[in-house]
Amino acid sequence: MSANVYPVSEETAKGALIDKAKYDAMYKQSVEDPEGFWGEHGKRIDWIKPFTKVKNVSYDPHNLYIKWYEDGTLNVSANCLDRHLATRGDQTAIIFEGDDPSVSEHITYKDLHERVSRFANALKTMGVNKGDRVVIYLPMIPAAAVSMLACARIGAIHSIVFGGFSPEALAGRIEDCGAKVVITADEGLRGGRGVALKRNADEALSHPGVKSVEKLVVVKHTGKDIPWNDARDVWYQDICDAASPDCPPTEVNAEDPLFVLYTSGSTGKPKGVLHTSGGYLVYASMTHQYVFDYHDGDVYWCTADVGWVTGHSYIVYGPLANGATTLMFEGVPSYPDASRFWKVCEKHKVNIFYTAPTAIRALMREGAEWVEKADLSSLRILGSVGEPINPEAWEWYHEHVGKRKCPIVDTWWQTETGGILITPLPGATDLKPGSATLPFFGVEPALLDHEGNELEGATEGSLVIKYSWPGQMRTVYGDHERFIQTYFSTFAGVYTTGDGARRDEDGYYWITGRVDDVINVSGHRMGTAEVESALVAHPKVAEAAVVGVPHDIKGQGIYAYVTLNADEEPSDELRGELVKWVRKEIGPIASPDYIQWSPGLPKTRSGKIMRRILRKIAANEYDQLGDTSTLADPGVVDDLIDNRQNR
Ligand code: 6R9
Repeated sequence: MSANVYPVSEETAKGALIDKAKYDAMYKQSVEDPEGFWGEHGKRIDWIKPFTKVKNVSYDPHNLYIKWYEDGTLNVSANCLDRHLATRGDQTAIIFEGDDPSVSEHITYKDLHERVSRFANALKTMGVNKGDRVVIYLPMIPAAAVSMLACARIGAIHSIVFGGFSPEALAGRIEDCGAKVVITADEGLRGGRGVALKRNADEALSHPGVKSVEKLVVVKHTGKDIPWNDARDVWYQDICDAASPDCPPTEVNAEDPLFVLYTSGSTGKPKGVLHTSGGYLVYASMTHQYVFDYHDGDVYWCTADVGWVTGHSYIVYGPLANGATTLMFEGVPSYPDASRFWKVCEKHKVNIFYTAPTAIRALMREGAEWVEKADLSSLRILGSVGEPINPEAWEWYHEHVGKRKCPIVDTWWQTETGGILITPLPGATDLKPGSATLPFFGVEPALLDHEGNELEGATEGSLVIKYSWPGQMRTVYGDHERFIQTYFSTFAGVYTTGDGARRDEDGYYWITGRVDDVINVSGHRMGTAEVESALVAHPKVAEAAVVGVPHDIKGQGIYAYVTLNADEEPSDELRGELVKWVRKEIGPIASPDYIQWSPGLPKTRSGKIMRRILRKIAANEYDQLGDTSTLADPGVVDDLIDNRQNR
């Protein structure tokens, strides 16, 4: 652990929205009087019918519900667009920076409002009604934000599927949520190369389980020739041109769903995390303002993809609800070269920059000279999200990108939490590299031991959150029982995060990583069970066990132990075939880094695979295997050690 402490600088404290005293006072009020606190801050957004009830929550597993502002009504897109028109209609809402560095576009609030209204009307014409599901499978282009807001405008529920996911993964999500319409593009563009989105969508829609889709909307992006199904496919541009630019926002209840976003868990298929409208928007906008010390006129850039929750809350909903200028970047950090991020900061005079540790580590490896190529004097605040940031990467980011004057907010949160829960606030929190520091307003973290006892003081344990906050997920789409099982049954009366954490003598939190079978590859969550089930679906594979392995750039890599069917011979070709297979089943982010042929797997007598042992072997720590006495056949371990791949 790094011992360095970076106190809030005078410069930062001077202009900041929240200083130390204010943080203490607001935090105290937020936990002593949550109703009063959230009642007051609930007014930061526009309500059609103001709420009179603030909070109504029960964590009782037999009767579990989470409701915020439950008698209020609103429209999320009106909060992100219409309410800004009078004061900032001509201000840039979205700066689009293309994959190709010569391509960029400024979209004003007025213009965005019109695009959203037209597309919302077009969706209505296609028969999309309040509560219907729409799957969005798009690259990082303005049409992605337009699609999200158009759904919100008519009360439809969007579900974005990351453009890097395979047709299989897309089909599974479409099927699970029963989408009526899918929105895609002819192609995506990343690092100069096309991504065959329309082709993938066609393949997903031909899947036998996918029966709900009536229309496929296609955005013309690269102009690539694509197959066309006249009965089903429509061009986005055509239907928007034909639609009226006047679309009154649909009134929805605070607890009506806004979106479903699929995320990986430790077991089973990905779950549809459901967020609702009122509480989510209050929480996303409030955290965006305070965590990034956002001031009117700031140019803000979050490098995430809208296919992840970070893109939902901190590219689209939070910033736009606050009337910010938010940058959307289509490309990758390494194209055309390793100075791209910094060139974009210079080009658009970015003030607030929010990215992931995996990107920082990759750029750090390229050398600081790429950073020096750009003028970064506009930067004021830096952010990190997705996984623990190692102190070396933190120090590099602070020194070379932030020039030792920009605070780094290391923000800990999850798809399930809707917004940031543990984080520094720039003007209020002294920083320790590698620590997400302190809770946001209204958030009460606790550390529990295995029996569920709360641990006090400086200690380490399972990270749970004691009470609800407005941005919390409400259910797993179509499976409320799974919601209860996953988050409220391990420990009674609290939200279980699945992460472990350490708390130091200053009360600072240090996230130590997942305590379950979820791995974090380049900030992307993946269930080991998902990769395993993809592998065993291959006709030559009998059994597979997948664990995370430390990886310099990605944080964690994927290490797969594979047992082949009795009549199959291991070979390098087969190894390549399995990697390709997993990419096809899930997507490139799930590619195994190592595949080890394993005639046997270490199992207990009851047949449970002992992953603890597999993790140690993969990490080359086979001298610390711990107790192996419960293994049915301790002999398999020696074979696994002899044939390990990560030497
Ligand atoms: C927002 C997002 C959530 C998991 C989470 C944790 C890890 C995210 C982190 C972090 C340490 C941080 N995580 N931010 N760990 N420090 N600042 O990433 O959501 O994709 O659902 O992942 O990511 O393990 O539980 P999601």
